Amino acid sequence: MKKTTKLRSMLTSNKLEFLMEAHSGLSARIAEEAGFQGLWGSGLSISASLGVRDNNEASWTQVLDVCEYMTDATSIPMLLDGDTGFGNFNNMRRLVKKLCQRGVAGVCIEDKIFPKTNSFLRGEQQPLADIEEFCGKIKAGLDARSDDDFCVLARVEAFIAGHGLKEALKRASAYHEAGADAILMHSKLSKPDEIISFMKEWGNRLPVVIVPTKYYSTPTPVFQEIGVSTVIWANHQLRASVAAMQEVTKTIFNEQSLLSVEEKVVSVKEIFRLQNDAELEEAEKLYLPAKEGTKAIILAAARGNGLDELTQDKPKAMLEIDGKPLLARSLDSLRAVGIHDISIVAGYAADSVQSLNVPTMINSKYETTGELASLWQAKDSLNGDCVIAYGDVLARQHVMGLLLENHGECAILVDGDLSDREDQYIGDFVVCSKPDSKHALTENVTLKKLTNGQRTNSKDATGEWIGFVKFSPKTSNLALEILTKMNASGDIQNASMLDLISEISKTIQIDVIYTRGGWIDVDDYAGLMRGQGFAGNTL
Ligand code: SPV
Ligand code: MG
Repeated sequence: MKKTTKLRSMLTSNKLEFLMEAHSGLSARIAEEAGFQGLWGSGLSISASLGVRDNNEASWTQVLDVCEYMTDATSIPMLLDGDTGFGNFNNMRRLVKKLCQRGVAGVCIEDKIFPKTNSFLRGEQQPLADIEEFCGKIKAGLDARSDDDFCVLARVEAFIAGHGLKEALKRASAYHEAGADAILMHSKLSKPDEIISFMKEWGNRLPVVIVPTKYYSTPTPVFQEIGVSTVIWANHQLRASVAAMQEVTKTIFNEQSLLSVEEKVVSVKEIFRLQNDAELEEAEKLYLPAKEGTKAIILAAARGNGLDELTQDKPKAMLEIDGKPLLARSLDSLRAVGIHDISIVAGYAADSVQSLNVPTMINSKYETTGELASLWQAKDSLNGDCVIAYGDVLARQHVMGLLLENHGECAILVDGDLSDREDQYIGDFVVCSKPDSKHALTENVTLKKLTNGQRTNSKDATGEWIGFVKFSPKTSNLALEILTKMNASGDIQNASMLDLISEISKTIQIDVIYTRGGWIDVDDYAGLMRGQGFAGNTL
């Protein structure tokens, strides 16, 4: 059904219908997702969201552009608050013509004088339009529509301007005769008395639409009982968003940190969903030349130290972080940044890893061999742009994203904040060309030295490697050559990723990408405990 036809049938249906305010493509989509069947393009909300007053300060074409975002973003009809039609009958004709072109389903015009003022501001000082002139405007609008189902609603401001029922009825009758598709009867009282008195006399001549912003405490069934056709919830998305924005920005300003607001705001992922990024991803597969994406190899063969109780039937990488195996969370995180070609090398309790349904190679000598012997099992995947990750490390999406944004030959992720590493803490410490600082974001930082050991033995370290490395196609080839040689000589058996990276660094510059936190490893029990609560809902 066309949007115009849908709006028309809402206005004429026997059951009470609802239009939800929207003022942008995003708010329109949110209203549709909530289940609303129609939208109210509120003049107050559109102007406020543009930072101007509800006095026709936004031009009608600017309003039209906002409408287009809303109609593009949704499949439900929108009734636009057309104020006074932005001028006389001639402006109204042009408005209706353009609204039909942009997919708006109907317009409501009010019997005031351009430029109008919001009904809740100095209402009684607002002059009403001449009835005949306003009827001409309604007719002009009806004649200008390119679709007969496009609705023209006439809004009566008699009560707002302090007139009584008689004036309201006189105006509504005249607009009915002029051909309006429905009447919007407005009232600024805190009780629906004016609306009730009007409905009694009106006798169902045309559908009646109301805006109970001021008489919000009236139970909704009352509107149905008195014969109202449609209720407009006129500005509540705007007001809700203002409350949320004020609270969050004030907190960020005061705390100079995002920490305490993270739980109060939706995830960036939710924004991508609302923007329908999923559709673009599908379209890219359809229309972009196929290019090999970045691959990932995850090393998950080891059982883990001091975790015997918990690793009877699974390796440490399958231990649960906030109720979901760490490795499954890693897969989510990699996929979220666009890596879909993922292989895992398993060893200890390989069945549990295989349950993830990702191509899995097995290092059956996991007990006596090291990381590179595992990587060797995935040599067929070691080509192109390739990320190597440890199965017991989990990084937040944005941290993975930083790695993917690097387009050098080889890059490693390094935590530049060592302030809480005690002397006995064991990690992969790195010395880089520069310590982490604000400038490190824009400057090229490179790896000088990478060693495993206690913090106390790496006093010159500028960070800790968190266990992710990304190779360009050239570096993947080099890594494969190194592994092939090591395999031939037997050196591969006990070699680690550190050995490989050190070997690569002899011929290739290794970029360092600094991050601060945003990752965990579950090398031991303490790590596992630290990990709980890490995932939350905002990985
Ligand atoms: C609007 O939402 O812009 C309206 C309704 O016109 S009111 O603000 O109540 O006038
Ligand atoms: Mg308005």
